Amino acid sequence: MNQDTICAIATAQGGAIGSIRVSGPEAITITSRIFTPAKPGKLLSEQKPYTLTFGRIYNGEELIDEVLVSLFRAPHSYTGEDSTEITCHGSSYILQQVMQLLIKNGCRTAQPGEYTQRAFLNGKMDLSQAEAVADLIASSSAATHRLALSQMRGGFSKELAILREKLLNFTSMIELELDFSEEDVEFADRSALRQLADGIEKVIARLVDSFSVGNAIKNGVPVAIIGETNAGKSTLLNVLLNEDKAIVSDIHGTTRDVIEDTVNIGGITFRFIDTAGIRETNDMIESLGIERTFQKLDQAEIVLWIIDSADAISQLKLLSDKILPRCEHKQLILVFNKVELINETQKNELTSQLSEHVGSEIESIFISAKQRQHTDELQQKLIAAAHLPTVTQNDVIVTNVRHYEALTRALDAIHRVQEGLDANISGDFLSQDIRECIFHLSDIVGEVTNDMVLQNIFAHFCIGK
Ligand SMILES: Nc1nc2c(ncn2[C@@H]2O[C@H](COP(=O)(O)OP(=O)(O)OP(=O)(O)O)[C@@H](O)[C@H]2O)c(=O)[nH]1
Ligand SMILES: [Mg+2]
Repeated sequence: MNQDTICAIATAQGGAIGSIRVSGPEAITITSRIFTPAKPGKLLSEQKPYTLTFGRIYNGEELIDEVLVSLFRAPHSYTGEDSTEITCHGSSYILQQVMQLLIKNGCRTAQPGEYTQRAFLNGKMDLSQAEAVADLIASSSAATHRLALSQMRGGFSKELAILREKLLNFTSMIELELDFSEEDVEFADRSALRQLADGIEKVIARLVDSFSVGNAIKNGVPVAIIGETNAGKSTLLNVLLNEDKAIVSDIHGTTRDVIEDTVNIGGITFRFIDTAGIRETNDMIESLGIERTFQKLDQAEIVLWIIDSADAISQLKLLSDKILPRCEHKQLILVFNKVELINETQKNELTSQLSEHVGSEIESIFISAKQRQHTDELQQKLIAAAHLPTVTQNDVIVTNVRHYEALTRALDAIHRVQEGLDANISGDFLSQDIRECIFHLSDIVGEVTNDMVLQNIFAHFCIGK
């Protein structure tokens, strides 16, 4: 266990009030060394927990500030240790002076996330809850806030605890059989076990599936902007982002690497991904870019296939040959760009070509990215295509890649259990797969997580949390 007493400024610069947190076995002693209570005799070390004490901080003879000190005693604090919070005026000079005094008197500065790490190590929260603290601080929309809060309050942990409990029952029944193997008894009725495994599989599969929604809420619904070179993809990206993010030119093959950014449209965060235009090329760099285009296409939920209306027929063919087969589970919107370059007759001709080449059920729209014609309608189509369910605080939705990966492994393990039961394999093999499933679920809440992973998680926190 870490015996250092740590301190950090917990508030952002520029506010009227600043706050410094001190935590560790010496927190109260060190704070009282630098603090003079306003009422003589009101020693900090004799104060009850959850009290505020008013007083002054001096550096030698020099008064630094008048402050309030809140007091927490172990284990009833955020970190589970003795802690104080010094509230002073928000001047960065004052805050630095108080920090220096604390360090001179025995504290060291906290690492990023160290308070939350201590809270985790002292059993105040599990790892998935600790990770939710960082998500809560970073949350920038009602939906991300709701998800982080529900995870922090333990909704996800509870669901995992129920699963692990079921799996432990399951494996203990099987392992009991192994103890009596010579007598050839079956404590665990195989069909009951199969039912149990099916139930567990369903819950894990639902959690795994929820990640696409969770990820879309947290990182934006991925929308790939794809098409032949010069169709106007980068122009459209800039319009959607309302910013000159990508270079636009009439030279074919202008965009060579992936450019992406997020923007909020109608309350939904979209992640727009501009890609290298698809064409036959001998240029090595350009072909690498085109390879990435296809990767991004595969990762997207929504695909915007951009077509230059003035030269559409060949592009419809590319669409039906190469793109459609890859879009089976995606929302595809066909965007005929540069519509101002064609007349009404050509437009009708295009529409009938479209139903001939790719069928009429595909969503399509005529726009001019350059002149911003009908781009509002395209935004409406995007909102409709995103069809994100509204989430409530009680929904358990996976938003963290680490959790998603662990759940995927747990799902693989439970699939092996199901297959094993069908194939009537022996109890010790079954039990091995169940134990593996339990291991991956335990990894999420941090019970079996190794130090490297822990360090990496907390390194991404801000200092002071
Ligand atoms: N007339 C007209 N020109 C457009 C429109 N949209 C884009 N352009 C022009 O088409 C050319 C190509 O635009 P880009 O946005 O660079 O096209 P791209 O699809 O990103 O091209 P690559 O990156 O080379 O694949 C530029 O000269 C644009 O100004 C439009 O709606 N109408
Ligand atoms: Mg481009």
